[in-house]
Amino acid sequence: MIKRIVIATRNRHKVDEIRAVLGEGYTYLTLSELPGSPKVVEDGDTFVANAVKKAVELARWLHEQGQGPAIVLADDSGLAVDALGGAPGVHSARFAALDRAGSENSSDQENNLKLLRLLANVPYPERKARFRCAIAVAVAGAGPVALTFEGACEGHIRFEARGVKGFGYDPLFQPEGYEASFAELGEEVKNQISHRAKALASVAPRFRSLA
Ligand code: ITT
Repeated sequence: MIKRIVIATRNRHKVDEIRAVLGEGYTYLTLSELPGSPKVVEDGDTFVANAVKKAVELARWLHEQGQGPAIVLADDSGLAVDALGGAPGVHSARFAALDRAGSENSSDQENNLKLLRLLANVPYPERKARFRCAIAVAVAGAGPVALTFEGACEGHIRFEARGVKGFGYDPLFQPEGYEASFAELGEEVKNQISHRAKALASVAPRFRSLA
């Protein structure tokens, strides 16, 4: 079975969460250790489309480089807020940047402030939201195909940011059944119930069939 997993991300928080859920039985590599790897334009309409694009393009590049066998795993994820018609959705990483020219992502703080501003007059019961995650798994040298896995985590958007753990919208997201934000709850709880953990739950058992 292939034991080398290349994670197609530059987000170190995602890497930590993925490693924590999949465990230490693998050798992990990320884009930070692969200078020259392709920069993928995330222009898909869905999380699945973007995750597949990231996984397949990196798998193709690794194969061209003549690197050994590797499983490529890509995560595309984001927040969907009911009161905003599902926004920021696939634009989660650049939510605040949508208001200005250019293609760069915005900072987590800018994105959180924009979300709070848009929801300023929305009462708690109407602040329902969910994190969604798509994981795509491809094998270097196996052609442009990927397996896909999805997970979601229901919750509400708080009235103010709380906590310092995690990343992105974690300080504003209160998962169902908890009185604290993901940023207060921390990795141990998050990795039991998160969108990412749920998507990853069925990934490892499929590795055997990819070898
Ligand atoms: P890569 O594309 O390099 O993986 P990224 O952070 O740009 O890194 P995405 O394009 O998938 O990743 O955007 C995900 C955004 O959605 C992320 O920047 C956060 O704003 C938000 N997000 C996704 N999962 C999250 C989580 O578990 N907690 C908080 N925010 C999350």
